[in-house]
Amino acid sequence: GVKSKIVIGNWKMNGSAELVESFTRTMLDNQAAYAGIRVVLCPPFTLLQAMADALEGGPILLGAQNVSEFEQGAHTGEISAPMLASMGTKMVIIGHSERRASRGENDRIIAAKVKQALSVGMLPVLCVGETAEEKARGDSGAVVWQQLSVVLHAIGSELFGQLIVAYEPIWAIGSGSTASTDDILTITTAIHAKLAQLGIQLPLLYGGSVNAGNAAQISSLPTISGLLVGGASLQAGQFLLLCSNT
Ligand code: G2H
Repeated sequence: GVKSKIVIGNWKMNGSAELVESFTRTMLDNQAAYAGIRVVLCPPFTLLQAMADALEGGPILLGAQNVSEFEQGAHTGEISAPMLASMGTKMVIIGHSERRASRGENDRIIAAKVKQALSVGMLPVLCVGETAEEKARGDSGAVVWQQLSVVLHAIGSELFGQLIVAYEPIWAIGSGSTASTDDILTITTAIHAKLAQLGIQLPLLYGGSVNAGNAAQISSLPTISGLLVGGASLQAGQFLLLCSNT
C-alpha cells in the first residue's frame, strides 16, 4: 500500500474481552502486513481499557466510537473527551450515520463533540454521507458539504487542519457493496475542491462495506487517504489482509 494511509476499524456494538485478546495478538504478531499504514482500532467503551493495555507500546492506535458533547458533570451515562484521552485514546469517530439516524445527533451536537475532542488533543474522525434519497435527487455533494461546513464553521479556522473526514454514503453502509469508485471520486474531489477554496486540505477516508477484496481499489483513489471499516474489522485475519491490500 501507499505510505501513511489510515485504516480505522470500527467494531460498532460488537466484541468481547476474548476478541480483544485474540485480535490484538494476531495484529501484533503480523506487523509486516500494515507497515507504513496507520491502523486505529475503535472498540466499544467497555473494551477500551483492555484494548489500551493490549496495544501498549505497539504501532496500533486506540480510538473510540463516540464522545459526549459535554466536558463533565450531570450527564448520566455519558463519557467525556478528557476521560477518553486519559485512557490513551488518540482518535474518536464523531457523527456516524447510525448515531445521526438513531441517537438524534444533529449538526450542532456533532460540532460540539468535535470541539470536545479537539480540546483534549484527540483527532476527530467526522463522518459525513448522504442517504439513498438524497443521492437519487442529485444532492450528494451539497448534503456532504453542508455536514462538513457546519463543523468547520463551529470550530474556527485555527483548527481547520485538525480533522479527518470519513465519507460514508449511508446507502453503502453494511450493504455488502461499496459506492462505485466513480461516485467516491466525484464526491471526494468536490469536497477537496471546496476545502481548497478555504485554503485547507484534510485527509478524506471512505467507509461503507469496505473489505479485503475492495480495499486496494478504493484506497488507491488519489482523493482517498484511507478507509473506515466496520464489519470487516471484526475478524483479525480478514482485517490484516485488508490492511495489507491498502
Ligand atoms: C460504515 C462502516 C464503518 P461497514 O458504517 O463505519 O461499516 O464497513 O460495516 O459498512
